[in-house]
Amino acid sequence: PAAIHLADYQAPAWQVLETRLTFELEPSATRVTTVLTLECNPDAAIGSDATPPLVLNGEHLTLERVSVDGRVLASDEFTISETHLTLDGLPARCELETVVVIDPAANTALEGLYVSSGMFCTQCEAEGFRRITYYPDRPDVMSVFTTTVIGDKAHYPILLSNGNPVERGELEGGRHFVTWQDPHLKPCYLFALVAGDLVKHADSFTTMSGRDVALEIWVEPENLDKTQHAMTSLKASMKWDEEVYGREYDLDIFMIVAVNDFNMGAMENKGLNIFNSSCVLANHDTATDAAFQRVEGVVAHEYFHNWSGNRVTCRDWFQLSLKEGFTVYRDQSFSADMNSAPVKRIEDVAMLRTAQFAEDAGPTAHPVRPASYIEISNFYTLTIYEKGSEVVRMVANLLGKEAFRRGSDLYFAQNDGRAATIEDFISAMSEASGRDFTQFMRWYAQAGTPEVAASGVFDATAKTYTLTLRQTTAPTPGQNEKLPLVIPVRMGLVSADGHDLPLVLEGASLGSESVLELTEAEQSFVFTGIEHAPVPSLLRGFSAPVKLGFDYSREQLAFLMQHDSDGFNRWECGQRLALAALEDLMAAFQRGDKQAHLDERLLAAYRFLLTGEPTDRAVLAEMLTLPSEAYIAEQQAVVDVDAIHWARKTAKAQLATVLREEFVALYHANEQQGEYAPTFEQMARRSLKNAALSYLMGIEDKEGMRLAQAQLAAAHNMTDVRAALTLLVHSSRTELGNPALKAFAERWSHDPLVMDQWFAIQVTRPQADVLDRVRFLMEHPAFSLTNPNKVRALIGTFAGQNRVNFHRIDGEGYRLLADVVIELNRLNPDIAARIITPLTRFKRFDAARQALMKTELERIRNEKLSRNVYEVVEKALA
Ligand code: B3K
Ligand code: ZN
Repeated sequence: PAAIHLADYQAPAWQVLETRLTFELEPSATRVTTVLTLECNPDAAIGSDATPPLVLNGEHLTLERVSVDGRVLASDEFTISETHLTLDGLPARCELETVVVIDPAANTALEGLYVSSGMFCTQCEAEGFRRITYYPDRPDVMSVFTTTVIGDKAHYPILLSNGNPVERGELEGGRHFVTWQDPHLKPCYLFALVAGDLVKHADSFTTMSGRDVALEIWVEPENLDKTQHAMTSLKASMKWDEEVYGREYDLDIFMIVAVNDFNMGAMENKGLNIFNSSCVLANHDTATDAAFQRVEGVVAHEYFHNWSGNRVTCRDWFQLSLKEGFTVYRDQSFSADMNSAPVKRIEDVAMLRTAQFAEDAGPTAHPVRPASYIEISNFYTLTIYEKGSEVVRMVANLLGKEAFRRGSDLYFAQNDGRAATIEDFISAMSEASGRDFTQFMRWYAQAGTPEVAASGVFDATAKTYTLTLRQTTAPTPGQNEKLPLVIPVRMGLVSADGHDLPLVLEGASLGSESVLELTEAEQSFVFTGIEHAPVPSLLRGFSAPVKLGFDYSREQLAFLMQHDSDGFNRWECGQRLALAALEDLMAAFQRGDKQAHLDERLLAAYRFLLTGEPTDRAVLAEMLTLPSEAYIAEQQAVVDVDAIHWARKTAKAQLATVLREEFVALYHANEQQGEYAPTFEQMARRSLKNAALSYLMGIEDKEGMRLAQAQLAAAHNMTDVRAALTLLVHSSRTELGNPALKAFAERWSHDPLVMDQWFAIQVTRPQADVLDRVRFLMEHPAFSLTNPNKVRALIGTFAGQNRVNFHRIDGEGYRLLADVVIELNRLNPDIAARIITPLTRFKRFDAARQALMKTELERIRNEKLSRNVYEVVEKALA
């Protein structure tokens, strides 16, 4: 397979003025009739009246007929290949009709039209529409669509597509039809169709200009009691986008459909969002608080795409972050407004620094705007989404609230109905603010995580504090030279009594906090009027997606953890202190000393947190969580999974031993009172309580055991049930864990989303017997390799979160993952290419593990590979 390059972009030769589709639905033989009104773009015409060839994409299609302006073409009047249909010598304006037959029931890739739990649904982004019909499948070809869906009335009473329903009726043979019209220009990747036996949760929303919009969430009948949270979140998103971005919804109806088999989280099809059921269904018996928050965030994300993605779409797939980075920034801001803003920031940064930084340091590292790809599905990455969002966040912070809003208004006004580029976005921001973004654009072109080394010198006689910042970015595949970036460093100088000092820089008073703009490889900033040595608080709020190094003493970290005026940095300094203490224990483990003691300063910090003033509970729960194994691993030159696991477990146990009474008290202080509600105040209490329980269970404390069993039995809500069950199953007490698992499965075998959790709980068990359990569970009737949620819950969770067992030194964990990748490569290449990720990071491990991992990658390489897996394996082994 060959790579596609951004530099080769060419505008389309033909435009589609109108698209008319008719689907005659049958699971194994659906007929699609497509009528396209085509017009040759004037610049593309060859000579005076000859038109360039019309090249349409099409894959896995059986062509029945092609006609042009009503005349059926003979087979020598067009060219057909496995991927294209080409027609020559067409009139500059014409009507093309194609009739194809497709097999949705056999479509396990879940791209195009497929069948999930007996219903038809679609996933067209990025290039799935070409599996439905012949079409110029590229985002810069936009048209209006009219779609007629015909199906058996008994099996498919509900027939949905984009836009508004304009006609419906009965047909012979027990069939019926509905015709939908979408008046908005859209590329084919936003097309959607759903047909099934579904029921709806209906509501409505009145927009800021007073229009009524019907809201409908369509689900299988048994899930109707799980739609309230999504509906509440949808209405809140619609209101928020009006208030914060001035964006109003633009159709009379907005629909969401829940689907069980779905590759990603959800899809923003115009007026008809299709969701992975895991991102829309939630009630307190079946979903954890984290799942509730995910539903809220994903509903918002997809809704926000109506403007950032649909009204303004992408010119080509290299611009993917134009819609994804911006929309993630919008959904993160929304969730921050709905919940605890500091906790949202902490969670997002923690994810970025573990998963995205690892991607940026690995073999598939790519810029936020890649220069080339082999398979675009492989580029729906943390870099495009999360780092892309960080880049937009820097733009927003550099401009300030008002100018950023002016810029976004201008961007939407200038590009409405267009397929835009990242330059269009940045130029609107620049025009609205007068700021030059020339150097800033490097953030879009340069891969890798910049490192900023900071150092400070206090001069008592001159009363100055000089802060020096140096930036470097390590080479990434195909990009050796890195240029300096614009790095905004929000900072303050903290005095010994814990206050922010007034900042004076080159004679200018900046207040108590400032944003330094690092634009060169090295810069120094001299603050004057400083009487005593301060402690710098740097990169507040994580103001840029970089690794910041400063040689803090542990005393300074403990001090900032208590006194920094920035909530994010209080958490960050606590994490740095914990990391230092964990590294001590790792070193002890590596020299065979298992009696080592945890640094007293971390114990003291925890005591301060547990006994101090009751602050924001949600933040406290984050502060009481030690850095994850994945994050610790990111900080090591060579990852030692066993040392990391032992150190973290030992630290937890020692904290629990010393602070046992405090943890018991914390548990009881946060027990549930009254009715469950998915409010962030209640969620904060639950996470604090369950954090306390997790420490107590870390020493298998008698009282902890009792509390866990009681919490499981009380079954107030899934957050508490899952926390207690997980702790019991992960303990050494299999006589408690096993029966609890069995009872749970009996109660929930009918609910796939709950069974996903049942799988995940078991495969994260730290004991060495877990690998047999994974193989055993792959044969469980509730497991299926064709359901992406199951693959993620069982295989993805094992390989990603059970690090000691996945990286077993006998290579059995690697072998298991490779076996699954080989099977999925045939069934669902997109999921295969995602699930393989942990194997591709072999360079981070010792020589023995590297060799084992490479052996498995080479075994995969010997298969007949999909483009998706081919690209990832080749890059990993390059
Ligand atoms: N835009 C979709 C992603 C589709 C990915 C297809 N491989 C979901 C989202 O970002 O909202
Ligand atoms: Zn998105």
